[in-house]
Order: sequence, then C-alpha cells, then structure tokens
Amino acid sequence: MSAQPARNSTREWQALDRAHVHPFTDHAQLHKVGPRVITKAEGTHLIDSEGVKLLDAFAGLWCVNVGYGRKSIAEVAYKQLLELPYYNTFFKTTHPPVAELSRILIDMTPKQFNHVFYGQSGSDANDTIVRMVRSYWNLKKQPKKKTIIARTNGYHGSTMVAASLGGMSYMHELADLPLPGFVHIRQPYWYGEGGDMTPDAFGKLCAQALEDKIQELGPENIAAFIGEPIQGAGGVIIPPQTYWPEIQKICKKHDILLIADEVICGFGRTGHWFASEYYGIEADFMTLAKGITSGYIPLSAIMVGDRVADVLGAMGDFAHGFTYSGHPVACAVAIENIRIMNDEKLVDRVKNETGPYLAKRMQEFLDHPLVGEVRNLGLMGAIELVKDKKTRKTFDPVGDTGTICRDHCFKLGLVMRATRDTMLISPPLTWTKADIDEWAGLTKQALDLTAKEVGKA
Ligand code: PXG
Repeated sequence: MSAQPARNSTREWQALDRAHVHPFTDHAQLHKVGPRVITKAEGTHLIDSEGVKLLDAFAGLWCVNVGYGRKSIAEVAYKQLLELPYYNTFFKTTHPPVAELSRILIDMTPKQFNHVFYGQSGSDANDTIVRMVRSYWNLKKQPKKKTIIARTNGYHGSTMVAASLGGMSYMHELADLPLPGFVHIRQPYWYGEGGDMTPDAFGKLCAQALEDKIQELGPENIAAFIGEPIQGAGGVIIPPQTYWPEIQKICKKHDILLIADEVICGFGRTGHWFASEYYGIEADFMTLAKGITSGYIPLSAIMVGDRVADVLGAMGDFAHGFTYSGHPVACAVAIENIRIMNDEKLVDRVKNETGPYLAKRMQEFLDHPLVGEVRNLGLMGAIELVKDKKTRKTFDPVGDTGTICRDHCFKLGLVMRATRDTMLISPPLTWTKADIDEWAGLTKQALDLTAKEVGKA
C-alpha cells in the first residue's frame, strides 16, 4: 500500500472518516450528515473539499493565533527536519531549539518562572503538573496534601487525570471520573448563575466557595487549586474582577499551590501575553499549549515556579518524561511563531485595536431578540442566546438553539463554536477590523435565521 493514497473526492474522505476517525462528536449525527472535509487554509479562511471558503472565527480550536499559511514556519520546520529531526532531552542531552525556546519562555513569562517542562498537549501537561504537585508535597513531608480543587465546567483536557481536573459532568460520566483526590467548586459564571447580585459581589461569593471547600476537607489535605483565568470550552466565562485576587489570597493563606491553565488564554488571546498578568495571578504553575505553536505542530509547556522547582530540583531524578518532550521541530516552530507575534505586535494590536473593536461590534447584538449578553476580553468572546432576555431564562432543552445557530453560521461560510446556547468566538490574532466587520455581518444573518427557526423573530 502506498504511504499517501491518492483520493480526491469528498465522499471517499467522508467514508474513511465515518469508518475510522473522530474525537468529540455525536456519532449518530455525524453518520446522518457526514463530516465537512477541510483541505486547505490561507490567512483567516479555511477551504473545504468542495472549494467553499469559510471565515474561521475559531482559530482551529482556539489555537491558530498567527493565522494559516505562514511560509516562514513551514521553512523553519523543514530546515529543522533536515538538520535534527529528532533527539530526546533525556539522559543529560539537549539540543539548540529546546534550549533557546526555554530562554524565550522564561523571559516572557512572569518572574517566578525559571523552569520549563515540555509535553505534546495541554492534557499531558496538566497530568504532569499533578505528578509534580504530589511530589512537591511528599518532599515537603506533607504527604496528606493530595487533594486538588478545580471548578465545575472547567476544562483541562481528556486524559483520565486532566478530565478529573475538568468539571464537565458529561466527560466524568464516560469513565467513572473524577478519580479520587479531585474535587470541584462552583464556577464564577455571573450571567448564568449570578442572579440579582452585582458581578463584584458574585465574584467574592464564588471565591468563598474555595475557602468553604478547604475548611470542609481540611487545609492539611489540600495540595493545589487549578483554574483557567477565563474558562474557554466552558463558554468563555470571564470572571468578575474580584474573583482572582480573592482566590490568590485564599491559596496563600492555606499554603496551597496555584495552577493557572493558560492553554487557551496564553499567547496573546486576551490582549496580554498571559491572562495571569491581566488578573495579577501569581501562579506556581502555568500550563501552555495551543498558541505556543499556533497549532502548526503539537507542543505544550509547563512553566514551573521557583517555589516548586527549588524543591523538585533537589530530589535528584524526577522520573517523568515523554519521548517527544522538547521535540526539536516543535520547539523551532514555537520560536518562529513567537517571533512572528513579536514582529507583528499582535498582542498590542489585540489589546488596543481589535479587542476593543470586537467589543464594540458585539455590543450591537444586544438589541437582537435572542441575545442576552455579550462579553469578550481581547479576541475571546461569547454571545449568550436566551429564551427570555429579561429573566435570562434559557431554552429548553439547552443546546439546540446554539447548534442551530452554529449550523447557520456554517451555511453562511462562518465557523463558530457553540457551548450550550452560547456562541463562542476566538479568531486568529491577525484579524483586522475588516475581518471583524465580515464576522459581524455573517453573525447577524445567522442570528436572524436562528431567531426565525426558534420562533423569536
Ligand atoms: N486546558 C485547557 C484550558 C484547554 O482548553 C486543554 C487543557 C487540553 O489540551 P489538549 O491539547 O490536550 O487538547 C484544553 C483544550 C472545545 C475544545 O471544544 C477545547 C479544547 C480541546 C478540545 C476541544 O472548546 N481545549
């Protein structure tokens, strides 16, 4: 059999996909309609196997920060593949790309981070952090400190440990999760759960849930708290400003490690290199993936704070690592990706130009009969679709309206993601005001068609 079978029809690819592939998919639905086959991408657009062009308002899966079709990234990968396609970083060896990327990451992340560990995905990075957290407390002679507190509706990945950290009940059901030692507190979702409270009061209430859980289980048993600065997959849930300072205080008070999962928020998505800077989070670990290579090749990195690194570093052999930890091609791609972001000042542009412009265009949707709330930070935003704007009453069942709207977007040539009945946007950071205008026009049409379909026009 040849390595690359020459197939060229949508139907053949769909049949192969149906028979053999597919993460995170409703299989019954997929079999009915067949997958869309994406064959190419350029700049801000995808092209499918029928030649249809789609505006990608989701940057792949929250990751293609520098946009598609970057020749310089392809060239760097090609050169690295010829020079040193693979070597490991085990047994006292290293190579230039991993050494250089480490220096860059340490220089660009908050000052407490002077050590990096590499993986392939956000999931294995979070798994690794849990191993480090447990090792840390064992070495500190506090072996009872094992429980990790996370949030309902948080997302941290799909391995057994990462899905246990996550607070998605439908993921827990799949495999009897969470594993022992992982507990969850409420999320700071003001629009959905804040009722008549002010956002600030609600933010404090949600942080108090951490204090309550610590008291319930005993501070001597709590190892760490993990959170995404802004929840991504859970629906772009932007916490009230009072939330993170309180969480930080509570972690300090009870000597609990703090993990900021920046897999989505990191690398400029919020208009800051890392959302931890924006919220003043002083984390002990930062999980990085996605935007670190703009998704061109898999890579994740864990930034390990000095407090933990000093203890782990003294233990001798930390018996943990992956074949592809610090893969030279992935590291070379990450270096080029970060160079592009710096040279094109993408983070400043999101903060000062496109983020505020997206906010302005999103505000216009507030007049729409379906739209209860819009929110964004930088180029990460959400539009809440509700049955009753006044009472924030949701549709019943929740989820159908979001799916209808997402399907209309697709038909109009726009890729958006729906979580429940919330439409999410997270485009490449290269988007211009003109791209935002194109998005706003298509979104308005999709919202109108959805309103008609659900009887709200
Ligand atoms: N942490 C966060 C905050 C994430 O968003 C992961 C960890 C896991 O990364 P990997 O590379 O193992 O997938 C993620 C991933 C969605 C969706 O539907 C989001 C993610 C992955 C797949 C789908 O929004 N985020």
